[in-house]
Amino acid sequence: MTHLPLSADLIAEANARHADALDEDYTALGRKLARTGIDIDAVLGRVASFSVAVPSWGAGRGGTRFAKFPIPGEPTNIHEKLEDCAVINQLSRVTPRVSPHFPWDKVSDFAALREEAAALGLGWDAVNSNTFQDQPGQAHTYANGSLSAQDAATRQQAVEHNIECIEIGKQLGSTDLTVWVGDGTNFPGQQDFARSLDRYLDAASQVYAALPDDWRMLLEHKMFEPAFYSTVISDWGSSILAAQELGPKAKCLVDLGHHAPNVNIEQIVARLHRFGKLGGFHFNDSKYGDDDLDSGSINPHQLFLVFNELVEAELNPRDGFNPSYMIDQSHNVTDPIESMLSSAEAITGCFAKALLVDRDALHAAQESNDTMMAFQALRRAYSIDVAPILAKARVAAGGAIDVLEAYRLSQYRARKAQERKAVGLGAGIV
Ligand code: LRH
Ligand code: MN
Repeated sequence: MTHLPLSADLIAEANARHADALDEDYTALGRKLARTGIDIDAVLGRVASFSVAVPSWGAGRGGTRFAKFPIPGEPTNIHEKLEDCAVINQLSRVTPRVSPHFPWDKVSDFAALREEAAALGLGWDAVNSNTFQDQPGQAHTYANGSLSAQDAATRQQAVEHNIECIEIGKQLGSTDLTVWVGDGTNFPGQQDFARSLDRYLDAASQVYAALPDDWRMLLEHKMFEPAFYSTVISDWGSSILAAQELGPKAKCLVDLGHHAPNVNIEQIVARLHRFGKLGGFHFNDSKYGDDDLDSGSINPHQLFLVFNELVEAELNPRDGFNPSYMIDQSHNVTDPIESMLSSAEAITGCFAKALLVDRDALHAAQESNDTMMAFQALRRAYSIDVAPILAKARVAAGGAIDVLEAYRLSQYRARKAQERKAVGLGAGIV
């Protein structure tokens, strides 16, 4: 039996004010799409089965090394984070899973946590290990790396932590382990590139050996930060080679913010898929570095082009097309719930636009080197306002037509500010 945080009546009342306009817009869009042979209800069906996971660590305010500015009523533990994630899913109806991070989300009873989430209508996506911070009382520091550390005892500690995350994930019902290591160097000569990679591969293979049959290990590459000269798994090339070396359960995870500015990420997606190694995504946006800004807020066209490749990939499956979609953002200046509502809309919107691409026209233009018509096949789909389809899908599932309006009408954050203890000042991502 689920008990959702917001009153269904409030959502219904808010929707009632928009229902006629939505019907009008949906019908008009349906007529427009029908003229090009697209059945809007078929697209609605695809959108209705689309979902993206939210990061537990995104439910609280994020920060930079300089500062973090908490807001009253922000969550202070996994239980409050789950409640906030349930608000996002209750309004958007596209975020039914949470991706947890350990030890940040550690509790004593994971079976109880699983039930608690289920009662909020939530399940679990990939679990994230953390060997980029030292924990109080930790035997070996990660200051000089973790899975690739020169010190064997440190590597073993990192292996055991990842295996512990798998054990936790099994209790939560997860089947993916995301492994991002910040391992790298700040000075030329600090470490040998080949030997540090070999140490990483040896340690990662011990984590791989602990994976249950139906699990995957998602390797997350990142160009820089916290290391600023070299990073052990710095790009998709290092990631795919490591995943091929580890085995079929090892896949590559693409965090959109982990590339140099202007890198063609959609081509990386196509390459990883071509070789059956596309495991998942951390959606966000960025202008400079790993800014972890809201998905689609800076470069929505890139997000559309990524989904265009994903729709193509689904039509040409390699080794089972099942990428895990997750948001990974740092909400430094907005209400995290509002940012994830807005991001879920942007992500689902780009998926819907990618479904509207006339693939026959695109392929025909590509085959005949008709460059302009090939580009126009994408541009025509990108320019369509799919908001009525997204809203229809939400309403049909019990969500809100205008998610931000309904959220603000609920006064949820103000209520939580009364209930929850204040979060202290600090810095850093969580
Ligand atoms: C690294 C990263 C990784 C998470 C962390 C919170 O930049 O993207 O996915 O573990 O952010
Ligand atoms: Mn990430």
